[in-house]
Amino acid sequence: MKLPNTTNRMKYFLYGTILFVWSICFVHAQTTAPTPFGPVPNANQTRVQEMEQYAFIHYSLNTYTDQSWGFGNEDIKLFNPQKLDCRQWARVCKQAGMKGVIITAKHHCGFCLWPSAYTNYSVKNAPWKNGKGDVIREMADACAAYGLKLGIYLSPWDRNRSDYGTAAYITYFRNQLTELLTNYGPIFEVWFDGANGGDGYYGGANETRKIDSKIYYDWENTYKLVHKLQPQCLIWNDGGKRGDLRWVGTEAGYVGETNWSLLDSTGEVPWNMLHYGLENGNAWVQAEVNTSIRPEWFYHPSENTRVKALPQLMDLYYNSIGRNATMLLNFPIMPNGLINDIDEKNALEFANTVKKTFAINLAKNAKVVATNFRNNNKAFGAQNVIDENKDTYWVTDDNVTSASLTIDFGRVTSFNRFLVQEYIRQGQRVKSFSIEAFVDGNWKELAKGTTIGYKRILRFPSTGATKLRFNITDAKACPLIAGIGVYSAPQILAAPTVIRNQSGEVTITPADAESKIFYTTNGMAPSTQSKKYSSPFVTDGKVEIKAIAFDPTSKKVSSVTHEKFDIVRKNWKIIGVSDEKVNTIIDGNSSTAWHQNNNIKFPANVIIDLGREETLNGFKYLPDQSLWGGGLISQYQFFVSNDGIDWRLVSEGEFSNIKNNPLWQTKMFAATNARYIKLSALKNAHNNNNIGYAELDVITK
Ligand code: FUL
Repeated sequence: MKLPNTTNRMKYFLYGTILFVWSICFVHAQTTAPTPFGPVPNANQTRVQEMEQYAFIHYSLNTYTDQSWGFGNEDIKLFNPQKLDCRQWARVCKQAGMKGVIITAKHHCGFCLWPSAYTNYSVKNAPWKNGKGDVIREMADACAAYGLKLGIYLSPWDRNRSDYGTAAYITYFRNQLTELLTNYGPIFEVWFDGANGGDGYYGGANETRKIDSKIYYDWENTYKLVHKLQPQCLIWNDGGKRGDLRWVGTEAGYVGETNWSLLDSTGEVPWNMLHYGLENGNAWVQAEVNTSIRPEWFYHPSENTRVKALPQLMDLYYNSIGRNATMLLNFPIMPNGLINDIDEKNALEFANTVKKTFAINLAKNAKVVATNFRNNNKAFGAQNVIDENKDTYWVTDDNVTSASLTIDFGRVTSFNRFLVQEYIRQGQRVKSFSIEAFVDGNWKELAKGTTIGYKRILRFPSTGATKLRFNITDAKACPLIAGIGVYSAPQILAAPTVIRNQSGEVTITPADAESKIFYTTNGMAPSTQSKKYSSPFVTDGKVEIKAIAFDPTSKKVSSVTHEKFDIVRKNWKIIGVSDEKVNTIIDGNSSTAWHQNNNIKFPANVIIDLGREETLNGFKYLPDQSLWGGGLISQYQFFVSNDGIDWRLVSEGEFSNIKNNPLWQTKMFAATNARYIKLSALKNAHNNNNIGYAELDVITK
């Protein structure tokens, strides 16, 4: 063996030392990644959080009875869709950007969309496909074809079962769950709705049954069953045992701006915890925002004009996904077995707008610098927030809970959205943050936020700046930021809304706060040369308003809103009603309504003193716009008078399609001078004595 000479020995020593120091540094860097702080999501929760958006499908016998909750005695024979096509549902969901579908296998009425072996109240006794059909099978196949995950809504409350409330029902419920979690492939989420107990058919008992949802269902063992049959499945449960995800306390489509993905694993969950999470909760229970594309969950033809349009759907996106929640958007199925065209059109427009908005991350090629990064080790550096790799992150040294990261675009760049993501696998940490823009040599605060979590998106007016600064102002422990995006969202150029109140004041509202409004009051087509709207203005007498929204950045213009208002209702007095709320019928606000006292006998009258004589030749009636408000007048007579004593009948008949389309009803008659009007309701569309009014107006010559 040849020994190394002195020079070589020194060389080896030097190399050895370098290798040693390098390996120390390497090991050090490797071992100093932060440890988790507080509860962290499990792999199933992370997977669903990363799906971001998935759909609900509401379909049952309710679809055929125009109800929201079936009583449990609805006739199975009603279930006979002519065009049922789960592939159409899956296609719409896929194109709308959804990653999965949760279907109402059984809603509260107990009717099963699959041929369960444990009940006769299912598709197997329906005329559809001669009882050979299975909607869940078709849905599972359609989901597989479109690359969507499948979820199951199985209502614990069952208003059909005679054994509901006894131990036998729990066995029944679990048997059904077993069928659903065994025969239809992987299930990503089960939905156990909280509504339970109350009146129902219950096999003919027709009574009220009360159960304690915490005890009766013995959730502990049901959860074990779910975990055994589908180890990757998440459990949503509202009202029973704590699930993997939580309801956010409203079905209106938003979660709190502060949104911790935490709750305590036991104990009550009051509304504010549902809505905001619990900062120091000991369990990871992420938020899921559920809402419907229509006001209601099941299909009602009367809602065809009330499908959420682009502005509302974008708000939903920002108020759910943009606030650290997943978004569960419902599509009701029509009686023919398809998703309605309007719902499809709006959902696709929504998906395209989301795609366009987040297509170009303006931070992608920027220079990013942080005030602190862990061990000064690039593996934890600022660059990680724009590398499009969700497994890398920028993190500060331990105990550093406030830090800034500057994004230098290198030139003036215009943006109006800021997106930021925490690396939640190590826990949710950030408590507050702000963003600033470097404009004309000064830092200017653009927006502030509290929690971040998986994803947080802030909206603010378009700003041109060379740099953007993201400041974490407080965190529970050193923050880990996985991603940042800066975007310039196109404006939503929906036509603005125009309303006029009782005193004649006109308010015009654009769908997007950044749009400018231009309008005319003389019937002329509006353009950007027309009057610019800045605040409500008062009009006196008849006026025709045409308004457009204009996006100064793209220079695009919306379609025109056209509203004709007749005489101002300032001096109108509703006679003979002491209820002050009655004035809502002339307040210009279509979302407020007044109803006659329900002891009223037909004809039910509303009499108005117009304050002076007018030449009338028509009237307009808008029924209550809330879905369950009811009180739609279907048969009427309309009288006028000069003294409020002698009345002349000037119009009578029906409001023909008011039940399916409860919009403005306009009736014209030969011109006549009068000071008093009387709308007399002779019948309502539901054959009861509920009579409601959102608005009442006249048409003058
Ligand atoms: C509610 C249910 O009662 C509704 O009918 C609907 O299914 C909705 C998603 O959950 O609590």
